[in-house]
Amino acid sequence: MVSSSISRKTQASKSASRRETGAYALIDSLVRHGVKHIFGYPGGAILPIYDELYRAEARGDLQHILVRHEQAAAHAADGYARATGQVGVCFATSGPGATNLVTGLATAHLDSIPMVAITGQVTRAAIGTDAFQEIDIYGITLPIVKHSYVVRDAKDMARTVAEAFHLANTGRPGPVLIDVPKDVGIEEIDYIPVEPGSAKLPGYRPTVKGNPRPINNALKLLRETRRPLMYVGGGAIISNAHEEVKQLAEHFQIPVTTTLMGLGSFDEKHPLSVGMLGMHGTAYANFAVSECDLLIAVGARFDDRVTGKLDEFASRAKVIHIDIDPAEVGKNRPPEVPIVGDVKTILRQMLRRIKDLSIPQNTTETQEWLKRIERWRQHYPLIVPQRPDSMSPQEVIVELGRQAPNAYYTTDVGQHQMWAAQFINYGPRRWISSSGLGTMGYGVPAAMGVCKAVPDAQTICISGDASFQMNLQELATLAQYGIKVKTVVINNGWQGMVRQWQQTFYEERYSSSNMGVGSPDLVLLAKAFGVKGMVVRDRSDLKDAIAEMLAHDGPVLLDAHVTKDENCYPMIAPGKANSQMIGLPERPQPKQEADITCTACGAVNTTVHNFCPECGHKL
Ligand SMILES: Cc1ncc(C[n+]2csc(CCOP(=O)(O)OP(=O)(O)O)c2C)c(N)n1
Ligand SMILES: [Mg+2]
Repeated sequence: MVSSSISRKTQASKSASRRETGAYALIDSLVRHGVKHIFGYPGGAILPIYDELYRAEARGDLQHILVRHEQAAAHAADGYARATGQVGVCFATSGPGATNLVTGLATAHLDSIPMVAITGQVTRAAIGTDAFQEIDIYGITLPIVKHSYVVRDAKDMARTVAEAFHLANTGRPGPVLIDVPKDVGIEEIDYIPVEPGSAKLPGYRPTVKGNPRPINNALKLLRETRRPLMYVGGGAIISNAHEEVKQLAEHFQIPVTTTLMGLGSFDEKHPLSVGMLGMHGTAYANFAVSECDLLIAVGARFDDRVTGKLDEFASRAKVIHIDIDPAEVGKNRPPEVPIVGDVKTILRQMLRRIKDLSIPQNTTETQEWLKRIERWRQHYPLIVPQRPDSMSPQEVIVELGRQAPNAYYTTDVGQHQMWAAQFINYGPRRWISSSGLGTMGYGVPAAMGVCKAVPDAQTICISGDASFQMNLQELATLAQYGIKVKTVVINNGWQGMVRQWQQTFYEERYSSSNMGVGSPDLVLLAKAFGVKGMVVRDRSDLKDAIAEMLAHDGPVLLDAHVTKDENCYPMIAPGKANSQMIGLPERPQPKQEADITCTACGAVNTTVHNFCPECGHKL
């Protein structure tokens, strides 16, 4: 990961120690760790570091992107990391600058994103005196970082950076905070660089390889199963395991469902794909999880938005749980076979064992099961509404996916996020969305980070009218640096997801969820920032509008006016079982588990559904 663009000056300092400041040590260490872009915002306590940054930029070692709000710096670093798998870096000053990073750190923490955040701090002597812009950011962020440091001596700077990068991007990744008192940045030391990968942390040794015994046990279960389901989460994306997931699924003919974080780990056009599961997952994925006899959880954490009522989640299944974080294994659901380690490594071990033992390819045992899932798919497909008087949000998203199938997509949070998850088939690392924290305002700055990381790719942010307004100031950053993010605002005039919950669970009392009054004219707004603004209201103009947006060589804001009261279905109400979805085309009422004879095909089923799992007939 060492940058090839390390300048001569930096190279020269490689071995010889010489007098340098703490700020120099910091910037030099970042360059040595391959950092090309830093997203940040200056202020008093971090000025010594920005002064050194100025010199590094002048040398062409890296580029600083001046965001308009520190929250955006954190999200941009996060997007950068998700698109590349490399550590994203952001800077903020002490006090309000640092607290503005908090939401971004929490977002990265919940989704296990490698990030290093560097904050300025008041001078060492002033710490604890309530000095101007003093805040204990180390303390504030303790529960939302993987690790954190206050650098108390400039001599520790290079080692601290090396450790922070190592911690952020090994084991289960996560954000690491480095708080730097102002005078540590100015302090001169005999600087000895620390090379990447040389951090010594004897107490930190994440397990990478899986234990052979549970791997054998897992293979035994895989040979016996008739109704298996692979449930693949963000861990598979992080460890770049999409190829191994595919090989294992194909070998045993296992259908594959992904979580919101796992989107992109398995091609949804593959015949074994059942799409996303969980609260707004496909009906067939949620039925499959309710009926499977073996659940292979791969880098997933049994999140409540996935499991619904935990007792009833995959209640007929044995569980194999593969995860790098031992704390996740058994946290929500005790597995029959726990395997701790890196997902890709473990899947490779399993595939090797299959070869060594000549375990034959399964072509028959799961066929009945796959046919059942296919019938559910036919019965309960995802639906794109075509209203006579308005364009539906789903239509806009489908058209985007059609015209830009290989783009990197970021989203904000709400209905548009769920529709984006449902209707576009993403490649690995092409789906970038705040999943665990559900952070509105994430989409545009994250897209900025993606665009800097992969400048030759198309980057599209699918936003909502409410979410977009949470970080719209970043249009200025896009304009300043010519960052070619295409933002599509799915404009329904509401906090649509809140409106849907109020309609469904609060007897249509729409408390503070309408965004109609006070919303800006987005085309004018874009213009004010020097960004191309477009609006589309009619289905007949949609195709051309998206084509024009994609063809524009610069940032674009497309305001897509859609049906105001569309609801996102299927939906599992909170606390309900996955099989009890609402909003299905036939709106089935779930039955109690019991033996039921189907009047159409005669099959005797033990089913929680109100249709025959064999032939799909209504029971
Ligand atoms: C920072 C933040 N505040 C509040 C929420 C709660 N919330 C979740 S979705 C949503 C509405 C989002 O509206 P919009 O961006 O217009 O998307 P839509 O649902 O209409 O597609 C709200 C308020 C949140 N997730 N994040
Ligand atoms: Mg909205």
